[in-house]
Amino acid sequence: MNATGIGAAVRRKEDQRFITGKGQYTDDVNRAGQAYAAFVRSPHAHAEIRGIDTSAALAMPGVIAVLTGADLAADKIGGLICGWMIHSKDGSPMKAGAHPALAQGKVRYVGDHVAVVIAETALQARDAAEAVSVDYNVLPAVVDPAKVKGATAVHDVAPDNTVFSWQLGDKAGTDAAFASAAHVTRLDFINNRLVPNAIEPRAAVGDYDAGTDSFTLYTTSQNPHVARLVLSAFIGIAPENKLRVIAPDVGGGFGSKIFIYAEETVCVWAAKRVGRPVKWTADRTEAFLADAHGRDHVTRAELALDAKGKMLGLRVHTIANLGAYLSTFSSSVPTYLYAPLLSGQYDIPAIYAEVDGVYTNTAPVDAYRGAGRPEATFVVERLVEVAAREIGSDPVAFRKKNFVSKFPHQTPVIMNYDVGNYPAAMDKALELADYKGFARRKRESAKAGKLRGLGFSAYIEACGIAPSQAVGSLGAGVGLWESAEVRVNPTGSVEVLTGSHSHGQGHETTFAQLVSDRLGIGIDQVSVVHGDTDKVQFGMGTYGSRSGAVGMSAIVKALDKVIAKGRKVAAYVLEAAESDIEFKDGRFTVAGTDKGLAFGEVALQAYIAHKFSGQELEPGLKEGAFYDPTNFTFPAGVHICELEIDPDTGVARIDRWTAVDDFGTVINPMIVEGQVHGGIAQGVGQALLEGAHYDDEGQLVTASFMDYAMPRAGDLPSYTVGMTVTPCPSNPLGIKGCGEAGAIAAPPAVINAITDALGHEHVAMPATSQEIWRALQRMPTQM
Ligand code: MCN
Repeated sequence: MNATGIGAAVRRKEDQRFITGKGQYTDDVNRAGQAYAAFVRSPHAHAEIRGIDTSAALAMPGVIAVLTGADLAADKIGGLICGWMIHSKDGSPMKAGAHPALAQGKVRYVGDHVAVVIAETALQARDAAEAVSVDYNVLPAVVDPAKVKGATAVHDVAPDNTVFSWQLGDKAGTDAAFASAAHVTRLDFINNRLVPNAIEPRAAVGDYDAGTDSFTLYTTSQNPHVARLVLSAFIGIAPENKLRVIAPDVGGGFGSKIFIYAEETVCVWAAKRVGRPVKWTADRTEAFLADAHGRDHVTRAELALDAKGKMLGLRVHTIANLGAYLSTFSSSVPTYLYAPLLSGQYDIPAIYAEVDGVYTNTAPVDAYRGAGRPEATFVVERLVEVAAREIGSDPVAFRKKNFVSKFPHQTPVIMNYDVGNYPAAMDKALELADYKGFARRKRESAKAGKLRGLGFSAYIEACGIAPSQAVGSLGAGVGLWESAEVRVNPTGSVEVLTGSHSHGQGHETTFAQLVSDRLGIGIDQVSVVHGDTDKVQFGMGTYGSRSGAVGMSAIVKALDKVIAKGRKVAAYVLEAAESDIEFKDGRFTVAGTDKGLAFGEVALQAYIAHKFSGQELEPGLKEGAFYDPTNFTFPAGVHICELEIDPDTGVARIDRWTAVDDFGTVINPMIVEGQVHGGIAQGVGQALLEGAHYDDEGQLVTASFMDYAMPRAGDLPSYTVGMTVTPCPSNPLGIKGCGEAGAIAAPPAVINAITDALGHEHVAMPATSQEIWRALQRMPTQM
């Protein structure tokens, strides 16, 4: 194996600058003459704006401008749009209310954008924002997604607050399966609302160059080209390349930085209005209030079994809280990214899902690590666990009896699982978890007065988002391919320009490993360039664990072209037939001889243009490619959580965590393990600690780290991570995504472990010590 190639646990190249404080984040960007923006945000969840008095703010020191929705309208700037059209089961299109970047006439959640103050300093802007006086007529608010019908409409366009009533699957066939069932398991639960909380809050610097009538936006984006496309359309910048979007180092996104938000839009627009660069950096409270939140489902789910414990059908009704406005991808999350995964790892002949997407007076809800797939996995894995107990089956045996065993496997909900080996992952996980020793450990815990439980999660997800073909058949329109360009310098060093965006995933390392592997050059000879629309051709960005399967596959295509051209150059220089040139271990050689050239030598020859005069060969060595996958990739695995509960306090302590995942070919095992570790931490956070909570008036009462508990090192065990490998057949590397797996797998593993410890008493997420203690009080005997 090449020491820095595919499969090597190479240390992350980018970490040198991150851990020495040399990263360049958006807030590190300072433009000459820059001014600062502060947003006036609604203190009410729902109110009419009767008037805005900006005079006091305008008179304050350093204030340059105070702009409102009326100014946006005067400049003919329309609303932010949700990019994914969903049709209700009656065929009607979703009801999308207007989403102006600064409120026009009404505010719809606490934190909604009412006006922006631009001032010489950030503190002057902030002070003046407090002096903007807004006359509100407060309206009743609705926050509970299950109670939206009959509540005051959030948008006139949706009088019953229902954006869509969508369905997937065969209703009649599923009803028939339930009618013939020997046993039906039913569950009602809430998938709790989360706040993403990346370390780096969102930030933007908008700049306008009057000389060229062009704009630059530095921003915390996971997908700068999509941001350029959408923002240029909103703001009326044409052609779109007059807007350059640069997403420099980004300190985590977890999905929350793929959306087009009001703040970035305003910074670009305001830069031209005031003739100065405009900078805004969110503080943590703003992040809590106005970053798109995740999850927030209310679900009833049912599983039908025959007398032998084989699954016959699954029926799900979910109410998905979409918040006060439709964020950029919000409609696709509880629909396309959720219901098609409801088959889990199981062979279920009939599935039917209905999803009502609803408005409430809360922050918009959109994709958050896993986006739809954690919600689907929670439905399936909780149902499976409870069903196994109800029919008196061992949860492992019950799962194995119902696992998909033949591939490819067409589920009743669109997905075509290409490859996998679910029993192998289960067996490996059982061994690594010392399942056989669990009974002994449980007895030991009981002696010490503790309750020990063990919970499984056999998850599957669809990532590598998104093959045009599959997306087209879902009716979603746009396929999400990826682009790459490989520029070989005359010395043989290589720059890879990718449409993917790294904001913690280590692409500068893994993408360089791929190049090192294919070209046989050192990893230090490879630089990865991303995140700048003026440098990189159009690309789709990073989300849906797609950068490996889709982004790297585009690089493979471009590398293949580079090698093909290198072969021509080598043939010319070595005076051999092109068909006789072989490329291996970084050398082009004439087959059967010791005549050859190193990759770097061929690169140099490619730039000595005069040599090719009169030949068909063009000078230079640079190739590009676009890659559109033919299918999703289907990472799958088994996570086992073992925990101990103190019955006196309700505190759950995770003792062991075993994860066995199948990510196909692994490029860098250390980075993959890191991704799994981080994902599990987020999933454990959702299961045990995190929950965004609005009171009845629509105030976010968990708007700081004092009230919203993030997982810390002490909440997490040392993980045992193993792998199985079934290479993905639909991309040239055989790779499947790993970036979301932990967050998808973890919540049901934790809750299944808690209910196992509690003798199957229901607990809701987050299963805080209070929630568990209450469950203990409901139980007839505690031990
Ligand atoms: N990889 C590998 N072998 C595989 C699969 C992946 O070596 N078989 C490597 C890839 O080359 C890449 C990393 O693992 O360096 C993650 O790859 P992939 O699974 O393709 O995911 P993406 O790079 O597309 O990242 C997106 C994914 C998502 S959707 C969220 S949300 C998330 C996540 O990654 N957000 C993150 N991980 C994150 N990690 C950090 N630190 N910060 C975030 O915001």
